[in-house]
Amino acid sequence: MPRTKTPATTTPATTTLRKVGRIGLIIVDHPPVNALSQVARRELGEALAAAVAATDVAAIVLWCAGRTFFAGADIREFDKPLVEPGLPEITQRIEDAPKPVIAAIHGTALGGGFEVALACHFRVAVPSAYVGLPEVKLGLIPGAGGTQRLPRLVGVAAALQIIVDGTPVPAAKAQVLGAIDAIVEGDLMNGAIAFAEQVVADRRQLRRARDLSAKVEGPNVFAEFEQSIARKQRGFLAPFYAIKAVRAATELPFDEGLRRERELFMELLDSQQSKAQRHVFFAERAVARISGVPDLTPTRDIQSVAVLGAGTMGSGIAMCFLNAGIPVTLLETSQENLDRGVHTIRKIYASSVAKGSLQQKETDRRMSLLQPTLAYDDLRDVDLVIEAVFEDMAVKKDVFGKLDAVCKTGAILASNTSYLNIDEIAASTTRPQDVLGMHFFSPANVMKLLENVRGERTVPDVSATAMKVGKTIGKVPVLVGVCDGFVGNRMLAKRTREAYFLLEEGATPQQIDRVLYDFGFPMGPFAMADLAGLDIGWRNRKSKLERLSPREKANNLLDKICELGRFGQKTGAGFYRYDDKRAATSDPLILELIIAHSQERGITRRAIPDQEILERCLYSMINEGAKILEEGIVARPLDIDIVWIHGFGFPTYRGGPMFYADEIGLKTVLEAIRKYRESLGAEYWTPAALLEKLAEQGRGFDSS
Ligand code: 3H9
Repeated sequence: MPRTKTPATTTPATTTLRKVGRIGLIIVDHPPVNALSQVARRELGEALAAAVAATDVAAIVLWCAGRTFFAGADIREFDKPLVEPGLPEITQRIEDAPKPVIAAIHGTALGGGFEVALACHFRVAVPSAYVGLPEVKLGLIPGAGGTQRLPRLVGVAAALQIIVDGTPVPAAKAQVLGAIDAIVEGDLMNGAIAFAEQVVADRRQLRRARDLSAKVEGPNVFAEFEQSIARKQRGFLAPFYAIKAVRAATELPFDEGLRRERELFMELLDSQQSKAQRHVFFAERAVARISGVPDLTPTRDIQSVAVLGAGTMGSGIAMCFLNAGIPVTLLETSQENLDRGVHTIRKIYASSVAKGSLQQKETDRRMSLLQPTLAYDDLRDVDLVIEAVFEDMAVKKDVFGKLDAVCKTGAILASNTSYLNIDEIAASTTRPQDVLGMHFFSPANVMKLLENVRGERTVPDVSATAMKVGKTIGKVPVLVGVCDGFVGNRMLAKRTREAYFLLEEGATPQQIDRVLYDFGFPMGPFAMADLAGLDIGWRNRKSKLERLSPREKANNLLDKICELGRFGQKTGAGFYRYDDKRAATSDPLILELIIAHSQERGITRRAIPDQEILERCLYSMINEGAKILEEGIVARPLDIDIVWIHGFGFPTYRGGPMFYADEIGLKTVLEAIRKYRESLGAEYWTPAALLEKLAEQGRGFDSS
């Protein structure tokens, strides 16, 4: 399915103006989220003009029907030419209105929606409402006055926080900051009308944000803020543009500030980053719609869950459900392992309490939902079981046989395996239709990605339930098919292979890590391996040794490093050396080991250009992604993009590997792959048929 062209069910906006006594009530009803599309803007402008012109209207209330106040500009229109009236024009007309205009906010007033509210003279909201300017998450900045009006209302420090971070704030907080005038308990429409009546009765002066001046908290507020986000926002353009725009609110007259905001907005709108981030926005929603599982497929009720195995993975998975208020039975084979798992969970919660991000009362509530056990019998009534035991087919089959014997009819049996065959696991039960993979990523309580693996016999309602459960526990679930390593690890294996080949050909771990870090990954492959634990990759390698190519077998650098007892961060050394704060430094011993290895293998080391490193690491993955598409393991390239963004830190502003490939052009990718086929062999560098076909037709994965 095309990615930024997700079904644009453009429901015509219906905006009406009603009179309630002397209050003009503008009602906007533009489902699903009252996005400010061209029709919505035009109708809003017309209703406003009518209310201003009506001599019997003393004040105007702006109210939205449905689940939310305006959720912002219509993002789908950003790829098309602007049709007047633009949102900046509408906000200006609202602010210019000679009568009080009051925004009545429920749900989420976001982006252009909040900008409309900021242009109103007063704002009231229900307690559950949120307001925010999340444009940075789309690679943009507010473009309808948000960066100029908000600092004038709440001061620079708070405005920077809201605009640059992009996270919406609750109504109560917005009121304390000065962005909301009153909280309305009970019915919002009536409350807003009463507020408007009072404004008229009190002859309150219109409060136009443009007439205020922004409070600047100290001379270093901008520099300090920029420094505070440098690490987290590395590589992103929009947050830094947002700071420039807010600065303009303090240095320029209002109208000039608006012009500056517009310039910066337009520059970002055209940027590759924003295109990528908009793609991610729609892809994150599109992953929920899956082929073979119609939207209305009934799901099974999941009220209780069991997790098998209380190791790092099992404990993390258990926490995901406890956090969502779902009771968890945690099963282990020995009391010692069980105690260790419970202790791990308690420790993680305790550290959140110490940091102030979680209250003790909430920890206690979550822990009360946890039932540790050694008895399979305690799994009799649970609705969903997730197995997270040792990665060994024989062990998994034994576990699933036991689950089959004890679990109630209709329970979903899931495996957290990261590469074993789900169909084979399912075959060890009498109910393969209820079996699937639910592959969490480590640390499971933190990482957003959930690969739900649909087996050959998994029935649609089981897949649909797993997708829904994923959402309930705050993950981004992606439905994939059965293959070795599924989507993420299968592609990662290709990148890892190239990274090790590059080491023996002449690169260093530092160089490879730097190239991928500079591309935008949070860390390079060797730093990541050290963090995950080299023993994990080593065990995986040993289990697959017979299936490796002669060159991969002979590239035994990992064996050599692990044989030294260097398992990465946890042992203080791996590819790097770590101090007690886990800060990495390079280790000459590793370089010596690599050089000796190249000599042993008869490989003459050469200086490898950064570009080659980048191409070999990325194009090997992209080629594998094309094969994954070809084989129907996922339905669309966007599924792969989401796996890589949420599971492996692929930079959001590059849109995921398949989007990135389309951006640079499949022809370029194909030419490079053919070049590497010449120099490195067809065994590793045979282009996927789909890639060849699309590149030759001048198309992208997007159109596949
Ligand atoms: C902006 O405002 C720029 C201005 O500063 C300047 C202009 C000059 N447009 O998320 P959901 C669709 S930039 C178009 O599943 P929820 C969404 O794709 C905008 N479509 O619901 C989905 O469609 P489908 C700044 C939109 O209840 C459906 O609505 N605003 C938009 O989980 C339901 O969405 C934002 O960034 C939109 N603005 O969450 C807010 N918003 O069913 C973006 C949603 O076909 N929106 N859709 O997949 C959100 O954060 C969430 O949608 C919201 C509801 C919290 C509102």
